[in-house]
Amino acid sequence: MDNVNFAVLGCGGIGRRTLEVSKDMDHLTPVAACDRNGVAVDHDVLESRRDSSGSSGTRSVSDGGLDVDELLAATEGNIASDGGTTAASGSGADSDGVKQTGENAGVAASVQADPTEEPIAEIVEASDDIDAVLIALPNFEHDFIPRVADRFADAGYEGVLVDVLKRSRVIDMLDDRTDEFEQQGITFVCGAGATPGFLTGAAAIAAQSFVEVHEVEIWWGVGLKSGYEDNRGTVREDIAHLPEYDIDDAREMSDAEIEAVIDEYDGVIEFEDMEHADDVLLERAGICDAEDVTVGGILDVTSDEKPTTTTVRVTGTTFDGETGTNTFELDDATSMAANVNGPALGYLKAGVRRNRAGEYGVFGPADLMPGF
Ligand code: IKT
Repeated sequence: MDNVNFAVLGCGGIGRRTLEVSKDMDHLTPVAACDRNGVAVDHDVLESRRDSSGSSGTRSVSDGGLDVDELLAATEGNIASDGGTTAASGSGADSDGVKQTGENAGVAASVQADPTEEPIAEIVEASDDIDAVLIALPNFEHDFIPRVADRFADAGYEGVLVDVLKRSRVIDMLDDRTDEFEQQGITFVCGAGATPGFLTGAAAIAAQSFVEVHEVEIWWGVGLKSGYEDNRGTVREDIAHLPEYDIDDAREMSDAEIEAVIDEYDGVIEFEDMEHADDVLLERAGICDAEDVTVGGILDVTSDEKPTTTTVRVTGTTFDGETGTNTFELDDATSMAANVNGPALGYLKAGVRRNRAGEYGVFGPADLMPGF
């Protein structure tokens, strides 16, 4: 595969870990990243690509890209070896060329970044030369990710958009944009994290034994003691699935209120019947009815061990009349970071292959697996 330039919108846990995983994957060059206060764009790589595609009419192979180690160190707040705590301002660096980090300085603390009030607009502006954009932003308003996609479409972007959204109801909002994406040349891969995402794809594979699927049960286990800070956004979204809360509550709650909820459960929360888009994504791929899919799991913020093994169980009937259950398990040694970000980049590459083949519109993780 030719090189893939990609951008990451959002540098919370998912955005940062995706950049980190990309260092170990072939053909991926991160060229832009942002959070709410800062944006880093490698204009050199983008310009060299523009020059090369102008002369040959094909995508160029580009080297370089963002210095991921520096960006990660900056966003994790430990780049200032002198322990400086001055918030980054302007594009300034200190006398050693190392920016001072302030509390929550985020991407703006990187020497590659500039502070901005319009981070998404700046990536949209550079997007002519970006093959794929991973939207790693929290989705506390259901139409937020669809509206981000609109901004790229309105700007004439032709490429791949990938999100790691969770909620079933967002898929319809994206499907409503299919015509626009098709006309525009956008390949949108939705729900490309773990669940939905990796585990939806696993269910699609497990379903291949059957001519009729009766039930898909997705059950996840996540241990987030040391990873809690990095994954506050995910935990907040999970709280919204508890019966006494909803997405608006979860958005409005302070960090202390979220922690008080976690404390009520002694740090171990079990979720049942989560509104996760695995259901509609399996239905739109023709695998089973959405109502036959359940998603639940256990989050333990008191330990890094998984509290339960992540499992996908697909029950169905084979062509020769047998009823069986195919089970797919993630090893307990694999982390949530590995199981969200590896697949997100894998689906991103699958989206780029489609896009380069002229296939546009909205694709779910199960659509990128064997057909049913
Ligand atoms: C997600 O980010 O896809 C959803 C989260 C669950 C991740 C499951 C990972 C399983 C594993 O690593 O074994 C959660 C619902 N926020």
